[in-house]
Amino acid sequence: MYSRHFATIAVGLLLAGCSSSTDPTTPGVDVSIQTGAETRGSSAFAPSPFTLSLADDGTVKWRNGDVGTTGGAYGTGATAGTTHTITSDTQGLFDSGSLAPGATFEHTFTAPGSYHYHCSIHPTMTGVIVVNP
Ligand SMILES: [Cu+2]
Repeated sequence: MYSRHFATIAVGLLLAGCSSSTDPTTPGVDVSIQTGAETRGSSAFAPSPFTLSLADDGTVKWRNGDVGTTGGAYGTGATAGTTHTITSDTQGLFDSGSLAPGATFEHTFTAPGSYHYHCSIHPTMTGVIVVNP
């Protein structure tokens, strides 16, 4: 009887561990904004630098993966997601505007180069896209 009760608790803990992730992999996403991104500086966007080629259509798709967590079995330790932006350091080149947790943004590059960008809400968040011919 005791051991059966223990087994139930163990299974419950395993399930709680598995359900803590609310950041499913999204097909086609190239760069993800990381959990707690506003404190991560140049690691806020990953991968960064992200390299692609114009021959392979030149489109980058970002996802705001800073979606928070559901916490433990009763929501203990749950955290909210955070809105960010994908904003080119070169004004006007590209800007996602406010990107809610889980939302995606795409930009198609048309010329080779290194493109630096940041989050306009948390300017210490920085990333780089390297576009090859
Ligand atoms: Cu941000």
